[in-house]
Amino acid sequence: MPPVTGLVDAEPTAIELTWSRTALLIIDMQRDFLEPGGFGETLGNDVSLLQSVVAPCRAMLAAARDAGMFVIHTREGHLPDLSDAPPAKIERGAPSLRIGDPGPMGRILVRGEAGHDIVAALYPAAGELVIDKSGKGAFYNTDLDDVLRKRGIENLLVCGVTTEVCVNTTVREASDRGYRCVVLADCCASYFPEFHEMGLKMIKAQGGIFGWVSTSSQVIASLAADNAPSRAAGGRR
Ligand code: TIU
Repeated sequence: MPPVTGLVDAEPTAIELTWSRTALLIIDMQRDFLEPGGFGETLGNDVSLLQSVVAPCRAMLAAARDAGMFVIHTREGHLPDLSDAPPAKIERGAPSLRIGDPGPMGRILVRGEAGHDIVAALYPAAGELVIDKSGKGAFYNTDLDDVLRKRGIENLLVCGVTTEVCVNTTVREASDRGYRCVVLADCCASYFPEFHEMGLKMIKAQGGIFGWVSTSSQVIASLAADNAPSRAAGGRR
């Protein structure tokens, strides 16, 4: 078991995290965004740009599992009848296939289809929470906030795609709801590298207006470090 707390090197400042009050939130690491033939590609994006985050996310996920940390995976997608997909979302842009159309990995961005599933390397383990969401933010129309509060979670380590869309939307709302968010830069990516950079800057600017930015290796190092009072001395909160 890791120490009670850990000091994580981050920007704009280091942050002390109580591990038992910290969850790993992995956003939308789905085939629809990362693999050819899915929603991301239908929007005209080069999905290979997201591949670099799989290995760091896998390392962070393994460390979180080893530490007994609460892990949450989210998936963006819609009911098969598209009753939760606003026309304004379906109509937008000029994609090669629209939400709900049949594609090589099943219907685009529809729950239960192959493309909607999480990539094999990051597949949820038994006991890990999977939140299905119809919006970009993980709190919109989900019970995520309720689950986190019941578990006493105050801090979120945030990974996933894409940095400026679902990660930023979720972090902004998490901040308003009172969670401390530490976004792991190497575990997030965008189809637009400059948006990734700016998305992270927007979070950590102004003294951390929405949260902190760190890396998987900084968190893993902190989890491994014996930098906290022993459980025998203080007990774990
Ligand atoms: N298009 C894009 O950059 N992202 C999304 O549509 N969803 C998420 O970010 N998950």
